[in-house]
Formats: sequence, structure tokens, C-alpha cells
Amino acid sequence: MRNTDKILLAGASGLVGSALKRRLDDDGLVNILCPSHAELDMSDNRAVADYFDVHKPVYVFLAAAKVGGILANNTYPADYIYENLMIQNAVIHQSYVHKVKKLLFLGSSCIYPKHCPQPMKEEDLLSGTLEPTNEPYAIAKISGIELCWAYNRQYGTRFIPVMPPNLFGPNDNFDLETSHVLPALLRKFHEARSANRKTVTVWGTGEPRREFLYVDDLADACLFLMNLEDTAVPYMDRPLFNIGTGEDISIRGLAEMIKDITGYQGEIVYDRTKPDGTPQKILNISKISNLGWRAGIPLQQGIRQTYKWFLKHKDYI
Ligand code: GFB
Repeated sequence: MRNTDKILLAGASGLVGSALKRRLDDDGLVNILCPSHAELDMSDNRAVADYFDVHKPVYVFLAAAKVGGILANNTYPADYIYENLMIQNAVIHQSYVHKVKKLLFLGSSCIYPKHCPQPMKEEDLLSGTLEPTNEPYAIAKISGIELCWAYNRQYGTRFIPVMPPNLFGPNDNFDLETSHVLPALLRKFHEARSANRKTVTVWGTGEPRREFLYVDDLADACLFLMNLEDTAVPYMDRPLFNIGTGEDISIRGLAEMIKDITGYQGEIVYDRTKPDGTPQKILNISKISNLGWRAGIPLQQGIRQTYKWFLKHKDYI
């Protein structure tokens, strides 16, 4: 990408989109389109077509999506499949129609089977049944991958699907009902310390293991992939890239770490009426590692940075 190329950041205000924006700004890219939801409903194919007609983006980062934690996915399955299908259908199709040079589609590690051998390789896609709590979301994301592959094969487009693990960082959702575990625990431990509460409740058994990636590392990987030579990406042969750290931690371990970072002194209790979800999710990252990319921000450091952001913004989010 050249500094003046027109880049559409679909989902620019979210966790991933805002990290991409920070990174593109830092790199001196000056022609970035960041339409707000009020300006452009990404799930409206007609509106997306009109937007592409007027603005003519050359590169597209498709980070717009309906995302949420285990409980939100389980409670609103229709919203998760419908909204994601609509957004990706519109943006991927219009990127083809308007001859976008490259598109990067953000998926999620929940596309892999519930009992996938760990760490999960790109080739494990569709090799087993999905985790029921996020099956509708996962099927939408799998459809997005297939859409990228189908357009590449039929129309010669350069669309790259990428699969990150559980992401976290500035601009995350800290709502206790709909968020992912890491921001939820930061908020719970912080509020318990401030209110001198004796216990903090962590959902499930604490046994599941997850891989967490700081969102600025994801942005770095996305630019790395977008800037790869065409010969490095098998566009005609189902390109797919896992992006991660290659390390996981139990929810119990994460809770202890966040307890320590927030300085909370009380007890942790586990609410076993809440679902655990997939027992383990860790990505095999050898494909992207072999191309020369590595994550740079250790988990503890990323959590400290996120906590700092939360403390600064907690009254407005
Ligand atoms: O992050 P999380 O909601 O999503 O939950 P998933 C991860 C684990 O943390 C689960 C436990 O075992 C939760 O039960 N957990 C403990 C908590 N305390 C809490 C809490 O206070 N809040 C939350 N949210 N969890 C999502 C998928 O799965 O991950 C999506 O539903 C997506 O589709 C996303 O793929 C990355 O990792 O289980």
C-alpha cells in the first residue's frame, strides 16, 4: 500500500478498526475512509454500493462485525448470524464489483471445531462440529471465508481471510453482559477493589483455555499480510492465515493475573451455572511465523495497557 492509496476501514470505531486506524496513521497513510455507522450501514448492500461508487476505495479492511462474548453469542444467535452475513456479503461483493485491489476479512478462531486438535491449523476448518454457544456467529464467519475464496477463484480477486484468537485492548466492549472475558474481568476486579467487595465472580469452571492477542499486534499482522507480495499468498488456493501469539492461559490463570494487576485483595468464586464454551482455543501460527511475523506485546503488558485505557475512559463507556 502506498501512503496516498485510498483505504476503507469498515468498522473503524470498534476494537479492531480503531487499532488499524492508529497503525495506519502512525505509518503515514493519509487517505483513510472511516465511515461511522450513521454515515454508512455496512449491512445495507445498496448503501455500500453507493459509498463505493462515490469514494472508490483501493484497499479494504473488513473489521465491521457484530461481536460479543459467550453469553451474548448464546443469547442473540439470530443477530450474530444475520448481521454478520449481511455486512460481509455487502462489503465483499462491492469490493469485487468496484475492483478493490486487496481486501482483508477479519474472522475468529471460533470457526474451528469445538474439539479441534490443539493448536488449531488452518487446514482444520470444517473438520468437525462447532461449539454450540457460538455456532451461528462461526457459520457466518466461515461463510465469509468461503466468499473470499469463491470470488478469488471465480473472479481473480485478492481477498485474504485472517483468523485471530480472543482479542483485547483499547476501545474494547466493557459491558458485563455482552463483553468477552478479559475486559469483563478487568472491570469486575476494578469495581470490586473500589467498592471493597469480598468476592469477584468468574463465569464457568475457570478450566477453559484461551489465547489472547493484544489488538495492536493484530493490526501489525494485518498490515504485514496486506503488504505481502502477491506470490506469497495463494489467492487461488484457499488462502487463510491464523494470527496469534501461540500461547494460551486458563481462565483461572487469567483471573489471577487480572486480580494482581488491578490490586484486588479478595476471593475469586466460580459461577458454574454459566457456560465454559470450547475447552481450549489455541492457534497454530506456523504459517504466518514462517513468513516472518511475530506478536510483540506480552499478555501482562497488554493487560496493563488496557487497564490504563479503561481507567481513563471508564466514566464514558
Ligand atoms: O471471552 P468469552 O466470552 O468467549 O469467554 P469465548 C471465554 C471464557 O471465559 C468462557 C469465561 O469459558 C467464559 O465462561 N468467563 C469467565 C467469562 N468470566 C467471564 C465473564 O465475566 N465474561 C465473559 N464473557 N466470559 C467467544 C465467542 O467465545 O469468543 C465468539 O462466543 C468469539 O464467537 C470470541 O469467537 C472470540 O472465547 O468462549
